[in-house]
Amino acid sequence: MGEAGQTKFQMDLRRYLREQEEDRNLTRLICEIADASKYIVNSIRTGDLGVAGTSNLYGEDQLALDVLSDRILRKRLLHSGVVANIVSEETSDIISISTNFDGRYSVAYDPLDGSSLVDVNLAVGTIVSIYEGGELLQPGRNQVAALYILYGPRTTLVYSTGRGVHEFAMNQLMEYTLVRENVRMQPKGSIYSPGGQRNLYTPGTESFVRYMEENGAKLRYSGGFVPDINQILMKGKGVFMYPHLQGSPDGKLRLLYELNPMSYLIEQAGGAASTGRERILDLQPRQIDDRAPVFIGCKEDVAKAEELIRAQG
Ligand code: AFP
Repeated sequence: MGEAGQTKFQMDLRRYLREQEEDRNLTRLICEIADASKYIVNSIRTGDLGVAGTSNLYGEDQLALDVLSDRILRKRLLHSGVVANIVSEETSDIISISTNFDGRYSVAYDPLDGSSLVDVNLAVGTIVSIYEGGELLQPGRNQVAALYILYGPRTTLVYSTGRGVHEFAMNQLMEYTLVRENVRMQPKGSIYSPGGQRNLYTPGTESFVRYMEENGAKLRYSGGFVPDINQILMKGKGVFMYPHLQGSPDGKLRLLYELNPMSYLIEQAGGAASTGRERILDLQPRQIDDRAPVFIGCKEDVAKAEELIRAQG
C-alpha cells in the first residue's frame, strides 16, 4: 500500500518510477515525455487537422498535428536538461541539444505515428526510443528505455526500462496511474495484423498468413502501428507484420523510431521481433531513416514466420 490508502494501482507514473529506483535523469525524461503527451492529446481532440504546408524527410505532406506534436515534444526535450541528441520522424537529421553526454540521454521519436488516421477518428500514438549518451545510430538492443503513448478511447502510456513492461492510464486530472504491471505475451497468438499489400507478399509470408488462418487466427489491422501493437501486447497473443514486399525489400516501417522501441517492449514482455531473417534489435542502423521488414509478437509465431521465409523466401 502506497501513500495513505493509495493502492499500487493508483500510483502515478513519477512515484512508480521512483519506487522502481530508476535513474533520476531517466525518470525526469520519461515524465517530461508524459507531460508533453497531455498537450498532444488536447491538440488531437481539438486541433486543426489541416495540412501544415511543409513536408517531412519522406516527402509526405505534414498534417498540422504532425508538426504541432513534434514541436510540443521537441520543446520539452530541449528544456529537460537531460537530453544530448534527438531525432524525429518529422525532421531530416539529428538535432544536437548538448555536447555534454554525461548523465544525458538521446531520443528517437515519432511524435504522432498514424497521423493520417486522426481525421477518420482512429487511434494514433507517440513512439519513443531512449539511449544513454549521444549515439542514436546503434542497435536497438542498446536502448535503456522505450515507451509509447496511445491516444485511443483512453490515453495510455506503456514503458519499459528493461525490467518488465508497465501500462498507465491518464485519469480525469490528466495524471498517468498504473493499470498493468509486468505485461506478458503468450507463446502463440490468436490474431494477426498483416500490413502492406497482400498481392506483393513473398511466398514465405503468404504461407505464414495461411498458417495463422488455418490455426484459427483472426485478422485485426487498423493501419496504426501503435494501436495494432498495443492490442497484441495487452492481449498477449498475436503477431503484427509489415513484411518485405516484392519490389520493396525493406518494407515500410522505420527502424529508429518505430521498430526498435516496439521490439524492445515486445521482447521485454516475452515476445520476439524479427525482419523475417534476423532479430530487429540486432540491426546496425546505417542512417536515421532506415526501414526494415518486421514480424513482431508471440515468440512461436515469429519463429514460424522465420522458418517459412527461410524455406520459401
Ligand atoms: P502514417 O504515419 O503515414 O499514417 O503511417 C502509419 C504507419 O507508419 C504505421 O503506423 C502503420 O502500421 C503503417 O504505416 C500502415 O501502413 P499501410 O497504410 O501501408 O498499411
